[in-house]
Amino acid sequence: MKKPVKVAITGAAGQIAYSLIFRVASGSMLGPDQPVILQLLDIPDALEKLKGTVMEVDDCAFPLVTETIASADPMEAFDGTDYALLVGARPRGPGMERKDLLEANAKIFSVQGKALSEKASRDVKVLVVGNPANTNALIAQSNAKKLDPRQFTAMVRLDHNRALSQLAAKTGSKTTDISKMIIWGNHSATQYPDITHTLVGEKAAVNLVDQEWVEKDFIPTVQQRGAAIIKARGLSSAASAASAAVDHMHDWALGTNGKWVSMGIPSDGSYGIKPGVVYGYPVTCANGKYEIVQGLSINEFSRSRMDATEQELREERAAIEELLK
Ligand code: NAX
Repeated sequence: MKKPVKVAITGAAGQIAYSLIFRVASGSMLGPDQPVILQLLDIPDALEKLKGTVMEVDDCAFPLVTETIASADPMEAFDGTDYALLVGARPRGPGMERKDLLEANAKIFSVQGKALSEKASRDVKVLVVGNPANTNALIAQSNAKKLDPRQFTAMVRLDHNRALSQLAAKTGSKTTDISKMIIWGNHSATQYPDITHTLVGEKAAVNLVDQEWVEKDFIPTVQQRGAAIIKARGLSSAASAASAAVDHMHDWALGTNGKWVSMGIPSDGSYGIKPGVVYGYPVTCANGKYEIVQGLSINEFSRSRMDATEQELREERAAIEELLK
């Protein structure tokens, strides 16, 4: 058996974590031969509820779980952490403006970025799920002065998986037949699900569907899928979000064998997106590292969508600029 690794999950008493913790514990994320120490973080008011989740983890008798820690202190929960899944965030309350929401979360993620910088493994891989995910990742990264910015990522994988599922349904194929899907930009309604390079089997997706379907149906459906789930379920996506988080970390840690996936990562100028935001890009992963897929042609339609979602991220950044220092 391998040496156990430490996996921190924040928002551990919440609904995404209620699915995520059990997937991680069963080996879906890091493989069936990788023991884990679970480090669960939530706020003091949620610790009693979290105790119930920990009791259930115990009751599963997972062979891979060697220890479970529950805490309300980020310095304790991130001690030696190898993988940090930052799920907990402040939801929008009644009368809260967008700027208030950004600021409330900026405070949470600056504290957590500092704690990761001090306490986590020097190789920690961080995934931010809590919304606004891209900007929260930017804040955590900016506050983690002792870590490489590339260790901080945001989740656009749920959007990626939603896009695969929509295109598979439209073309009568399986999601596993589809390759080279891309989510550019923000995990928000401005994201750009791009099928201009996508293949369904050997065929170009753009030759199987018409542009009107792409613009009027596919893109808005993927962009608005979260809202549709809230309407149907009365609660926001949880199991699918947890599943996407597992996919994101699994692929980053264990590699994609050349397959493209979408990750929110610090922009480096690729595709004209200047540094300073965390932006969804197509990447491949190998040896615990991700690389942006380079050299893709960008048509006029894609350019305008990519610029619009970048613009929104720059505006989010402007709202919390002072917390980036
Ligand atoms: P819940 O409200 O069920 O759970 C959130 C948990 O976070 C609560 O237990 C709360 O006490 C905890 N929390 C709040 N502040 C914290 C802090 N400072 N430290 C540690 N824990 C803290 O929300 P849930 O449905 O689990 O969603 C969590 C987050 O994921 C939300 O921000 C949500 O918007 C976001 N999502 C992101 C998605 C993505 O694709 N990036 C998709 C799903 C989801 O909407």
